[in-house]
Amino acid sequence: MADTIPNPESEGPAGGWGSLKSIIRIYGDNHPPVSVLQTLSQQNKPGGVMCVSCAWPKPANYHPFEFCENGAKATLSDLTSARCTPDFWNDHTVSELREWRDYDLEQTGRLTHPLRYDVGTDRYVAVTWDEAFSEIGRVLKPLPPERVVFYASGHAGLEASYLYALLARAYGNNNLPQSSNMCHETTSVGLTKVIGSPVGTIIWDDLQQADAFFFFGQNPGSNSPRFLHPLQDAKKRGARIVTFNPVVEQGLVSFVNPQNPFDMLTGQETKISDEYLQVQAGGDIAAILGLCKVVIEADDAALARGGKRVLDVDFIAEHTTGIDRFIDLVRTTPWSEIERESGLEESALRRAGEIYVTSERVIGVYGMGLTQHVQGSLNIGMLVNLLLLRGNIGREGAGCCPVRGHSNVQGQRTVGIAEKTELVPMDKLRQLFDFDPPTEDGTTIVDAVKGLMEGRIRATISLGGNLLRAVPDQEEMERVWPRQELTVMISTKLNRSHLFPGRHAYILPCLSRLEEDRQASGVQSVTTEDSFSHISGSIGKRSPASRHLKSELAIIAGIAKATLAPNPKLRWDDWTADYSLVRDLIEYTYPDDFKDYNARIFEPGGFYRGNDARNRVWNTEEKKAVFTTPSQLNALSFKDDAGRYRLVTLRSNDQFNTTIYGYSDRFRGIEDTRDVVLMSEADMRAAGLAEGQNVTLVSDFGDGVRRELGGLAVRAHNLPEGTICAYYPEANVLNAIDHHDELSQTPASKAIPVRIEPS
Ligand SMILES: Nc1nc2c(c(=O)[nH]1)N[C@H]1C(S)=C(S)[C@@H](COP(=O)(O)OP(=O)(O)OC[C@H]3O[C@@H](n4cnc5c(=O)[nH]c(N)nc54)[C@H](O)[C@@H]3O)O[C@H]1N2
Ligand SMILES: Nc1nc2c(c(=O)[nH]1)N[C@H]1C(S)=C(S)[C@@H](COP(=O)(O)OP(=O)(O)OC[C@H]3O[C@@H](n4cnc5c(=O)[nH]c(N)nc54)[C@H](O)[C@@H]3O)O[C@H]1N2
Ligand SMILES: [Mo]
Repeated sequence: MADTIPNPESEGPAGGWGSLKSIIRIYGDNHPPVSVLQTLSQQNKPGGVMCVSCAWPKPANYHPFEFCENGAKATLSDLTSARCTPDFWNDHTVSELREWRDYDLEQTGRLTHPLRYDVGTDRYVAVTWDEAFSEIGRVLKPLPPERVVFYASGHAGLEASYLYALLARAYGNNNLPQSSNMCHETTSVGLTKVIGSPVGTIIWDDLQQADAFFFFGQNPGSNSPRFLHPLQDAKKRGARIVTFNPVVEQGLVSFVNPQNPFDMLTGQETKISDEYLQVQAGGDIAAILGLCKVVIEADDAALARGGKRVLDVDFIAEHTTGIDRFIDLVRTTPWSEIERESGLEESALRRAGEIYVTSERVIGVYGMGLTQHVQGSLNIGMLVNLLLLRGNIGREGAGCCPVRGHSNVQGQRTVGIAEKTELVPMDKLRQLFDFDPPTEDGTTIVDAVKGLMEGRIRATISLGGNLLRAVPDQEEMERVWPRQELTVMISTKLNRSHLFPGRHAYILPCLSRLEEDRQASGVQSVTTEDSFSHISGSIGKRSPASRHLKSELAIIAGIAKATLAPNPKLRWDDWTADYSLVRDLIEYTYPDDFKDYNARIFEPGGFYRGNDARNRVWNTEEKKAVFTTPSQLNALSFKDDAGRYRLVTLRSNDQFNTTIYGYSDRFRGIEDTRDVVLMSEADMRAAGLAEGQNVTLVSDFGDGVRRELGGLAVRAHNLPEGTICAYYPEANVLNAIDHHDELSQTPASKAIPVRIEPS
C-alpha cells in the first residue's frame, strides 16, 4: 500500500492529546497522590527510577520528561491507592473470583500481606512471613528438584534475579524458564545462530544516524512509546521508515509528540511510515525475500553498467557464509510465489526495496510479529539476511533491533535466569558458593506446561508474572495447575494465576521498584538492563504500599534460607542487607559484562556491556555471520484452507500483558470492549458475517482437541484477507502448547489456525 493508510476507526495520531487524556483517565481510576507526578518526572534518569513498564532504553541526553503514555499508566497502576488487604477475602472466595475479569482483579489494588490459601474456606488468609517461608521450605525440601519450576517474568532487577537463579541451582535444578520463553526466546536462539549474539546490536547513537528503519511486527505506539521520539527526530532529518504489519498501527502511521508544546498546540503530526505494507500474518519470509530480490536485481544492474556494487561484497566475503545458496533461492523464486505467500504486491515490495537499496545505514526493528511463529527463527534469519546483504550489521547507524518486553527481561537472562546450562558459568558458581550446580538443562515454558499436564511438575515458584494466563492451552492449564503440591507467587497485584492454588499455595507481596527499599545498610538501589544492553541503577522513592511488603530479593532469601541446607558461602542475610554485595558477585561471575559494576550504575544512559556482533566478531559455530536459506516461504505449520484463518493475538493500548488497565484501544478505534474479533470486510462477506454478529472462534490445530472462545463480536477492520485478530490473553484458550517456534519453543501466538462458528 502506498502513502499513509487511512484508518477510519482510529482516533488520530499516536501521542498528542489522546495520550494525555488516556493517562488522565487511568489516573482517575487509580487515585494516586498528586506527588506521583514527581515520580514520573524522575523516571529513566540517573539517580531516578527506571520505568516498571518496558525495556526501551534511556538516552544519556534525556528530555525534561522521559516517560510515555504507557509508562505513566504502569506507574499509576503500581502507585494506586487501592489495596487488596486480607479483609478482601471476607467477601470473596477464590472460586467466585474466577468469574472476574482481569481488569477487575487488577482494580483490587496492591497486595498488602503474605497470604496462604485455605482450602476449607476457599479463601486466602494472612500469614506471617516466617510461617510462609518455613511452610514453603517444608514442602520444597522433600520434592525431587527436577519437579519444581522457578519461573521469572522480566520485572525483578538484576540483583534479585541473580539470587533467584542461585536459589534454583542450589536447590538442584536449572528449571528457570522466563517470560522471554513466550516472547524473544526466538531472538535468543535464532539470532545467536546467525550472528552469534542473543540480543540486538544497536545502541542509542545508531538511532540518530540511521537513514532508514524497517519495522517488522513491532508496535512502538503502544508497546514502547518512547521509541516514537527518536523516530520523529529521524523523520525530521529525512530518514525513511518502512513498516511490515498486517494491522495498521497508528504509532507507525503518524505521531504528535505529547511532550512538545508546539506540536501539541498546532497539532503538528509527523508522518512516520513512508511505506506501510500490510503483510499477511506469517508472510514475512516471503516479503523479505522480495526485498532481497530487489537488492540482487539492483546489484546485477550496477554490475552490468560497471557502477558501484549494491551488495557490500567486501563485508560479505570477509564476514559471512552461505550467501550463494541464499542468492540462488532469491533468483529462482518467482514474484508470483512471493506475492502469494506474503499477500503483498510486487510493486509495493519494489518501492520498499528501493528504499532499502538507496539507504546507506539501515536498522531492522522487530517484535512479536516475527518471534511468535512456528518459523519465528526463520523470520529472524531472513531479516538478518536482508541486513547482511548490504553490511548493515556492525556499522554505525545500522543493525538489528529486537525490541524487548519487560523492563529487565533481557537482564535476567544475562545474570543466569536461563534453563540452558551452556549459558551459565557453572564453574564460577562452584568456586563462589561451594556446591555442584546441576548439569542437566532445565525446562522451557513449553516443557513446563507439558510437565504440568503430565503431572511431572509438582511445584511452581513465580517471581512476578501471571504464568497461567500467559501460556497456550489455558483451559487445560487451569485444570492441571491446582494439582501441584505447591504454588508460590511473588506478586504486586492479584491476578488470575492466584485463583488456581496448588495444594499448598502462597501469595508473597513485594515492593514495586518505584518504592523505597530500605534494608539494614540503608536504602538500596537495584539495576536493570534495557534492549540496548545498557545497565542502569534505579532508586525507588515512594513509600511502600504496605509496611508488610518485602523486596523481591528479601523474599528470595527467605525462601532460600528455609529450603536449602546450610552453607556458609550462601550469605543470604548479608546480601539482603546490602545489594552492592550481590553486584560484586555478579561482577565476579560475569567479569566482561560487569566490570566496575558498583561504580558505574548511575552513568547517564546506563553503562554498556558490549556486544561482539556489533564489532563484527561472530560467535557462531561458523565464526561468521550466517545467511540462512529458508526451508519454506511462510512462518506457518499449516496450509491455507477454506474457512481457516490466521489469528493474531493482539495487545491493546490499555494493557501491559495480562494486566488490563482499561477498555480503550483508541488507536484501533475499539472502545469499551475486548470481546471482539477483527476481520477484513472481504472476509466478512465471504463468510456471510455481519458487523457486530456474535461468533465463536474454534482452534483448527488439527489435534482433535476442542478449543474455543465464544461471545466475540465481529468488527470490520483494515486487515489482509485471511488474517484476523483478537486480544491476548483472552485468546490463549485457542492456542495449542505444541504450536510453537521449532527452534526455540516460543509459543506461536501470532498465526493461530482457527475457524469461525456463529454463536
Ligand atoms: N503498553 C504495553 N507495553 C508493552 C507490553 C504491553 O502489553 N503493553 N508488553 C511488553 C512485552 S512483554 C513485549 S514482548 C512487548 C511486545 O511488543 P510488540 O513486539 O510490539 O508485540 P505485539 O503488540 O504483541 O505485536 C507486535 C505487532 O506485530 C504485528 N504482527 C502480528 N503478526 C505479524 C506477522 O506475521 N508479521 C508482521 N510483520 N507483523 C505481525 C501485530 O499487528 C502488532 O502490531 O511490549 C512490551 N511493552
Ligand atoms: N496469546 C498470546 N500470549 C502471550 C503473548 C502474546 O502476544 N499473545 N505474549 C507473551 C509475552 S511477550 C509475555 S512477556 C508473557 C507475559 O507473561 P507474564 O510476564 O507472566 O505476565 P504479566 O502479565 O507481565 O504478569 C503480570 C503480573 O506480574 C506481577 N507483577 C507486576 N509487577 C511486578 C513486580 O515488580 N514484581 C513482581 N514480583 N511481580 C510483579 C503482578 O502481580 C501482575 O499481575 O505473555 C506471553 N503470552
Ligand atoms: Mo514479552
